[in-house]
Amino acid sequence: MENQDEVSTGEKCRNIRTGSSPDDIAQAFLDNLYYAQGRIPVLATRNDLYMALAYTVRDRLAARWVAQMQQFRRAELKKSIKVVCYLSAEFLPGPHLGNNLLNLGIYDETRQAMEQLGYNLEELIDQETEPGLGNGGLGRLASCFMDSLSTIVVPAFGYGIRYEFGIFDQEIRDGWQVEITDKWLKLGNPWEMPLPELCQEVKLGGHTEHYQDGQGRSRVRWIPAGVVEGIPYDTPILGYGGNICNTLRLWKAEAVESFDFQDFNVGNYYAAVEEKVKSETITKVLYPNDEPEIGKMLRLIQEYFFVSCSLQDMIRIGKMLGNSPECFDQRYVAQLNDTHPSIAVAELMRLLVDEHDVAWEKAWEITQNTFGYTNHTLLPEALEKWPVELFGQILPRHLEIVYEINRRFLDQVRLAFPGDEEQAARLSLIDESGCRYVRMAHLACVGCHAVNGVAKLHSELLKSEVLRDFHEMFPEKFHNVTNGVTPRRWMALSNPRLAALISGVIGDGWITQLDELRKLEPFADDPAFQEKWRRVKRENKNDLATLILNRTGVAVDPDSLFDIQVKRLHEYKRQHLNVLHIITLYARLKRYPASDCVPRTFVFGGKAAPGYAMAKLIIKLINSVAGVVNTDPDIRGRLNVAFLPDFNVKTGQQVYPAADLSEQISLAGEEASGTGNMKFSMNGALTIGTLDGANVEIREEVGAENFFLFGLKVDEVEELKARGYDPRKYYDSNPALREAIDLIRSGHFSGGNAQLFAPLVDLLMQRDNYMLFADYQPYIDCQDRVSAAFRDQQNWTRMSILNVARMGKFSSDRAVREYCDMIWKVQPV
Ligand code: CR6
Repeated sequence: MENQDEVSTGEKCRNIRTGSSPDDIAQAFLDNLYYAQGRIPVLATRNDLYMALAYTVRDRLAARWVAQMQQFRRAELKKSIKVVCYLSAEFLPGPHLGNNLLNLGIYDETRQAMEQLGYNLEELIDQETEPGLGNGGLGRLASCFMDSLSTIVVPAFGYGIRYEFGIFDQEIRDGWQVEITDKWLKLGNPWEMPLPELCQEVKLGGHTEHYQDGQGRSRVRWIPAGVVEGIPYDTPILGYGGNICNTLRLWKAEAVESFDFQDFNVGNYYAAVEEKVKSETITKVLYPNDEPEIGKMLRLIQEYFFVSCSLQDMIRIGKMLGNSPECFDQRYVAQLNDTHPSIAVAELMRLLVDEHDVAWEKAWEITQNTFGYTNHTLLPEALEKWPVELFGQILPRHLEIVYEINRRFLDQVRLAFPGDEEQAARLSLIDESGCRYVRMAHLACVGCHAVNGVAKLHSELLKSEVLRDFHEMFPEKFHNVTNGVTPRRWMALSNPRLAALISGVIGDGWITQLDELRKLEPFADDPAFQEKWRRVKRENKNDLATLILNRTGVAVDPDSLFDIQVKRLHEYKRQHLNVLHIITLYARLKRYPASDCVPRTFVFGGKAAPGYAMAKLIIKLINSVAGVVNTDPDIRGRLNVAFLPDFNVKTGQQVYPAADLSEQISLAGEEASGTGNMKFSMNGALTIGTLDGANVEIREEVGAENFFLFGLKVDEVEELKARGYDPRKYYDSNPALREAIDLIRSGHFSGGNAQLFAPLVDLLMQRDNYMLFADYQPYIDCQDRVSAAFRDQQNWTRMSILNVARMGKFSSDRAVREYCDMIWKVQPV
């Protein structure tokens, strides 16, 4: 009966909704333009056309999506699968249209269909506003993992927040960053489906009541001060080749009752609507801070809101399929993407103990079995902690649960380390050293069965530093899973020229088995292949040059070395070290105008957190230096600098394929992993970098001879700090460094205004927290080696090919498989 239904529904809808010939697609497109958008071609705007095409593609996903849910249901009913739930406050999926065309395998057919109708597919793809629901690497990683989960066929849900406004759009005015609200939903979002019937209620505030139940057991009731509703919005995440289609489920907050009828009846219309406004504020906007903790009440509410909705949803699905909450951990594993969702530990305990009557010990076993925790930072200031008082105001019951978890945990600690009260204080979930805080990373370490870092070095540093005491207590919990990125979006989609060249010689198996890129190695010395390789890079650089011209007005030479640093602005990432190199080259050329220098184009991109003054000043510095360098007749044709505004997934897709040199120059021990480093290298850029994060492993893979290494190592950084680091010594003893700093300080790049960059220069001279001065000369020397290497185009090309050939490890498919084996204990289907 069920099967017959599926067949007949399928039959009726076929052709127009599922056909993949250019004719089918063209027909379906016109149909959607008419019935979904209410337009005919002569009346349609570009957005109408985009929407019609998006619906056409979504229709083609629907069959797989529905089939997937059916399959889940059947497998679930047989209790034969475990579903992975990836809990993340951020997802950065990037534009969906192109990626779905690629994964469905109908890119060319769709291009032809659009051509038949007189439209340009790339223009329609470009019309899409990307969902900027994340800050940077962490959110993008979550989306790469969703792509991989679907591609390697692991049933999964991504759970997160449907922010009405994502990461701000960045404009550059007079060299300064200006933030503009990201209205990504303004023109409609054809990829999401609201499911209001699956809403969940989330309690907030109030107090608890302790009472005895009928059987004389002590129980707790949470009497909240208010309740909000979470509405799920589902977006299909199709795997490459259309294997399976998982779901990204994002929650939007709404008021339970839009009107308070009491108020309404007495005519107080505004008071009646107030509740609605307050509730909806929860998912209004993404906090634009990458790394540092912010400690805002609304942020804690956001975190709790999406976690509570997601866990309740998981229990609901289980119940629907006849599973009792007691087998929660047999049906699900849930990964906490950083500490943002770590309140899940207390929330699952609450749901099991208070609402489903599970005994504490059993609930604790389920909770630990369910969760894994991924740490993404070594910056101590970025570890989330909440003032106990604020925490208790919003989550009174959770505070009690945290105390109880802590009480039991500290008993365990005291057994393991008798008499060591300092150890107990360091491990405690509550920081009592001053004003009291709940330490979220501690809650995660205690409540999860696995803890992992995101690159080998980072995982080692977690064990020896940030989480040393936890490692001592639970060594078996600690793992490493080095990050990865999806080769679908970051190669096949964004670099079609390179993809075609590669597939032409080794086939297209690499798209799902990235290790197959090794088959390129024999071509590394082949002059004809090298020539084609260079041509691809050259065309990509042409495209980027056009983009730079359109966005910034700076004309750059595609024959010059494209030296690129794109990532969030942060002092530890040291964009200003890159600037010191530019100034050094500039000063050299001014002093010796006839000197021979490899022409370079420096490209920067990245957003600064709106409240991070120093990062914003670095943006201003980049643009000020650009203003001088780009207009100096002595420098013309030799150096160009461009700051590409509003760096995001979409611009990233245009940037990585065009790079010759990838700047990965954080101070060793600061960058947990980095993932941009992988994207560049996969697209044939060579890396100049420190031994930090995943750079270490990239260098291991591509070979030391194909990587430009410089700078202090982690132990040298520590040693230097211990000895007492004095940046002035470097300034005093290095004339080139002194000249670069003095040029900034004198107002040379700021129209004579010597005050403008004083805060930056003073900080470097006095503290230089990220040791730019110590790494300055090694960096300059290494850059000189880069220039020399670039002159030998044959060898450069060889190195570029070898970089790509050896990037297999950095596929997110590999990373996700490691999570499956080591942490989730699930088998790809
Ligand atoms: N800012 C790390 O800094 C890492 C990503 C993803 C970061 C970065 O090195 O590649 O996570 N950390 O693991 C956080 O967001 C806390 C990041 O993106």
